[in-house]
Amino acid sequence: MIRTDICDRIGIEYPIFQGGMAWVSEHVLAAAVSNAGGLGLISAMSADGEYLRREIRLCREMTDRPFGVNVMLMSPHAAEVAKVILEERVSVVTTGAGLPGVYMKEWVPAGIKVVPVVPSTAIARRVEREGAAAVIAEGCESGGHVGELTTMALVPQVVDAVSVPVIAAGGIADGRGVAAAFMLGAKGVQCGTRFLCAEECQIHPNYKQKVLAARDIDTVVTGRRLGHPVRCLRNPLSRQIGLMEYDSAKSNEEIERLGAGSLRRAAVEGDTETGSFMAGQIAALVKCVKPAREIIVEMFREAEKLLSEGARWVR
Ligand code: TUI
Repeated sequence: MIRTDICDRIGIEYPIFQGGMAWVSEHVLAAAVSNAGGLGLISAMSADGEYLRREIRLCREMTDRPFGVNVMLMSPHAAEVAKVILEERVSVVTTGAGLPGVYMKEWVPAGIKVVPVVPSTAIARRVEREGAAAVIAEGCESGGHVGELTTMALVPQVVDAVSVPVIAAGGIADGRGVAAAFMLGAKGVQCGTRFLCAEECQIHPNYKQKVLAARDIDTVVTGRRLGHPVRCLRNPLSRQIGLMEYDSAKSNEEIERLGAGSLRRAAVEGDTETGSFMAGQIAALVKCVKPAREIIVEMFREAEKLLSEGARWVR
């Protein structure tokens, strides 16, 4: 069985984190992943602190295993959410879409294990200095907010840059991806897109259907002009935003208006026309809906087989 430092540091069985996805990663999915031996994450998304407090408490009713909270640092409620995390004694926090330093000043002394997503070696070093327990090196194959570097390029460079464990994310949805991540020096993986099609994932069936139907070239990055590039599945909304981004007659405010509420319209309403269906480039590898436990067990069984075969691949 594959076990790494991360398992002992966080108290999990398999070195896998479920990505914190806005409007997707709520307590039912997080508890299912934690009960399966991974680390489930509740997304604080752009909601207020009381939403998060309720989600944490509901999750505790469904699992006695460790789970974490993901803080989206662009949220207008980030400071309030950071306080709720302290009050509720959350054991692990992942962060995304920004620099978590100001909040780490309180989280780290309180014994909270902080694991920021980093898009570069400079930011990896910075959060290590600030007390990160580990870092998530997320390549731009991932869904949602993306950096510039790919997983293949970013992970080994972050591994060389810091001494805390590195978790690889972006483009990992099966045992081959897990094995590759370990070969790059990662001590664990984070998967988002694969868990969109976990049985316990509460998103609208249209969202799961779109992931299952996706081909390799069906994701696109929009929002570069606005300064927050986001990868999602192609649909009428992504096409419209894409066209507007190249139209200098359109203002950024007009584009932002189209995007407002689009994650909710995808995940809750299943609106295939005006929703934003965030997903990674690996969506095409997701071929069925199954329980989180099966996803994790099969992924690690395959990775272990590949890693133990080792050099015999090369003839
Ligand atoms: O955060 C994510 N993925 C996300 S957040 C999100 S919600 C959203 N909705 C609309 C527009 C924008 C966001 C959807 N998906 N992944 C983790 C991640 N963090 N990827 C890249 C980064 C990142 C980027 C820059 C982390 C730190 C960072 O620091 C530099 C800086 O300038 O802030």
